[in-house]
This record gives sequence, structure tokens and C-alpha cells, in this order.
Amino acid sequence: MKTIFNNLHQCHDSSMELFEGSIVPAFEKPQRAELIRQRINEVHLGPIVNASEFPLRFATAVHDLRMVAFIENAYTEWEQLGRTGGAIPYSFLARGCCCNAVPVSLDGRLAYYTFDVATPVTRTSWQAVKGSVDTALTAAKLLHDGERAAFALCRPPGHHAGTDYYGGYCFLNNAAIAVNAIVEEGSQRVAVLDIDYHHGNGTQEIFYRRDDVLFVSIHADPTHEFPFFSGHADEAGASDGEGFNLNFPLPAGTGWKVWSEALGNALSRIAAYGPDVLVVSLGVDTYHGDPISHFLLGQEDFIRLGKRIASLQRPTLFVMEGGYAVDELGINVVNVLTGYEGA
Ligand code: Q9C
Ligand code: ZN
Repeated sequence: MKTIFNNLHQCHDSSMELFEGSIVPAFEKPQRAELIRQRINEVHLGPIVNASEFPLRFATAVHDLRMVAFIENAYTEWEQLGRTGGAIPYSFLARGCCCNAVPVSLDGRLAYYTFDVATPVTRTSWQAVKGSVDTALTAAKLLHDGERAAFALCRPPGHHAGTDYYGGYCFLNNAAIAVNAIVEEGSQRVAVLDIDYHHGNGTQEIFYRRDDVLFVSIHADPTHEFPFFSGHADEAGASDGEGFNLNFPLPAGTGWKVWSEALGNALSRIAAYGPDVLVVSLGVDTYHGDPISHFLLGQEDFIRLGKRIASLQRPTLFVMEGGYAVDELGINVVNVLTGYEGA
């Protein structure tokens, strides 16, 4: 299959991250995309194609225009205040607050739009963020033009970004923007299978009230794991979307046996839905060696997983999300894709 790549990903390099009370090197770093690209070349998965540019309206079709503009301009404002480092908040919008108005000051708007400190806006982040969206849209276009599968090597990732909030290393929701574009191009039904270790809270929220997009996610139980406030089994969708959201929260220590049972159930639901297109939010932070996660999948399991996804026999768009064990990242990601292709 073809891979879509965008060199602009390098423009987002936040270098530092607050982790368990200490400042550590960022887990979500440019090397990730480079290592995946290297591995694709090594195994001759297929051509690597540069992303094309798309109008921003594809992004603002699922995101609040004011948030998109905020991400684009936050660093300019940050610098005008004489600050250095990445733009991050020191405060957050808490539940039950009496006023949900967007604040005026930069710190107030940071508190409003982002939900963690792991997602700093740097001087050039916007170029990478827009480039990542373009990567997903270019891959979606390939499917529209008749390819059976494509891999959008997106970076930064996207599935934690919701309509009007961002976080979890994600700014704009690449997968959701691609899904929405696919629906606008005429698909009646699109299924999203999110297999990142963390719940895809942003994607769930964006499609929660829609029946033209089925969202199915297998992830760490949010009672113990980030993003903490969505991903429970009883979140089934609302209004028109009731029954079109399906979560499989699993405990820490989950290995292939239990994980693949959930995958079987997820795939059954997707097969019953009968989507025109399948979009896979592909995180490999389910790997046993991942530095921030607690599932136990092995390198060979990723091949099995790819084969199982192929059994749906739907046009499939893979969109890169998380995965932080950099030494094995290329192997794990490409194992899913070769598993899919070899099936
Ligand atoms: N204890 C993705 O995989 N929190 N995002 C890190 C670790 C943020 C993960 C703290 C995790 C976000 C796309
Ligand atoms: Zn993740």
C-alpha cells in the first residue's frame, strides 16, 4: 500500500514534557515518524508519497474555527508577551464552573482550549499540525480514487482532539477530519476502529450524535488511564448516534489473548454496520515495551492484528496515532500494515 508522508511533521518538536512530576524529553518526537518511514522503505511496503495541501475548511468542518485559529496564532501571542518555550497553560477549565465564556487573555484561552500540559504550541507547530491534517486528507483522496488501502503517516497524532479542545499530543483530529471528508464525498457509512492504547476521546465526541460514523475503540480503562473522562463501556452514543459508539475498556496488563477477544467483538460490530470505508486510528502504544502504557502486545501480535483487520475486506485508511517505544516503533507499525497486506 501507499504511505502518505509530510516532512513538515518536523516543525512540531516540543522537546520537553512534564512526566510524573519531572521534566523529561518529550515522548512524542520527530524521530517517531522518521523511524516508521525508514522501516517502510526497508521492507518495501510500497511507495511513499508526499502529502498535498487541502483547504482548512476540511478541518473547520469538525473543529471550532476559533480553536483552529487559536492554535495557528498562539505562539505569536506567546512571543509578544516575551515568553520562550512552548505555549502551555498554567490553569484549566474545571467541571461545574459557572461561566463557560472564552477568556480574553492568552493564558485564559490556553486554559480553555487545551486539557493537558503535554501539548505545547511551539513557533512552528502549526505547520506540522496543518501538514498532519493534509497527510490524512491526501490518503483519504487515494481511497476515493480507488486504492484499497493507504497509510497516513500523521504526526502529530490527532485522536484526543475534540471539536473545541486539544491535548494528549494532539491538536487537530486527523482521522476525524478524514472521516468527515469521506462522508462529504458520498460515503453513507464510515467505521472508525481506534486501537491506540488511549481512548480516542476526541473522535468519539466529534461523532457521538451521528449514525453515519460508527466509532469503535479498544483501549486502557479510563478509570485508571489517560484521558480519564471518556472511554467507558456505557458510552453508546446519543440522539441519532445512539448505538453507534462502542468502547472496549481493558485493564492494565492486558495481553494478546484478551485484547484480541475485544478485537473480535469490535470487528463483528463493524461487519454488521457494513461500512463503505474503514478508518483505523493506528496506535502501537499497546506494545509491551511502551514507556507510557501498560498493555502487553508483542511484535508478532501486530501482524495478527493487521490480518484480522483485513478480514473485514473494506477499503481501509490507516491513520497514525501513538506509539512511543521508538526502538521497535517502525517494526510494530509496519507489522500491522504487512499483516493487513499479506492476509
Ligand atoms: N503518564 C497518544 O497516544 N499523557 N497520546 C502522558 C504519561 C499523555 C497519548 C503522561 C498521553 C497522550 C496519541
Ligand atoms: Zn496513545
